[in-house]
Amino acid sequence: MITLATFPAHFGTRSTSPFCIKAIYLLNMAGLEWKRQDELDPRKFPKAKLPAIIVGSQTIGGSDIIQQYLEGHGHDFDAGLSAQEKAQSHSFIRMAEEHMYFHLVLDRWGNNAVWPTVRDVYFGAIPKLPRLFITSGLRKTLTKGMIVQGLGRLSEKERMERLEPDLQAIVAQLAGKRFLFADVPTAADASVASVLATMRATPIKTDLSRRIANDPALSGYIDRVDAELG
Ligand SMILES: N[C@@H](CCC(=O)N[C@@H](CS)C(=O)NCC(=O)O)C(=O)O
Repeated sequence: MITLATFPAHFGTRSTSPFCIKAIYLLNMAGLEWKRQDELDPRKFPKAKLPAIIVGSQTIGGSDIIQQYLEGHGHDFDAGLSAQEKAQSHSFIRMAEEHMYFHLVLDRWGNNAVWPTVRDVYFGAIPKLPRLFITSGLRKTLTKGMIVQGLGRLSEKERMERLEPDLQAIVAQLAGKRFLFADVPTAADASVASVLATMRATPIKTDLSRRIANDPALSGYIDRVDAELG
């Protein structure tokens, strides 16, 4: 039996982390039996991040590495895709995980209106005073990282303008299909829909959460993927 170490579910998604939701989707797509183990502190896992799967004595961390592990055990997440479609799928995954994801981080950790809710829900298990101390350090580290990355230097309006072509690319790719590459989900859906789902679920309404929630193509897609793979 595989154990999936994941950040907990909050705000109506299966985890606060899109990478953890992606891992849930991949495990379900592979049709494997697994159980979940909610974790708040990722430090003892590979790269000090979640998700990770525990299989016997092995701990495999990172949704991409988990995917490779499952592929190594015979599951093809992109069955039927041409070499060109696989290349496009790879680009969509990178767009979601290495660009769109950081918009989510800033919307939750960098937004003063959202932060108190995120802090008290994510870290509610820590008593109030140490929570304020610990989370303010975490927040500083994360927002500093976003300034180095670059997106942290943009205003909310500038960020939305930068993200818009990504969202339009997803809608264009979905045209006429239930999922990104076919009428059945593939690896790209596990990745892209998880990022969109967490963007939509931010509990205090922001330009980003509203943009996704008010787009019937994106919102319908998030719900379709979750109904199929959740
Ligand atoms: N490339 C990794 C990224 C995983 C990741 O960034 N996880 C975040 C949560 S969304 C994390 O564990 N962050 C903890 C930290 O940075 O301290 C994957 O595909 O799983």
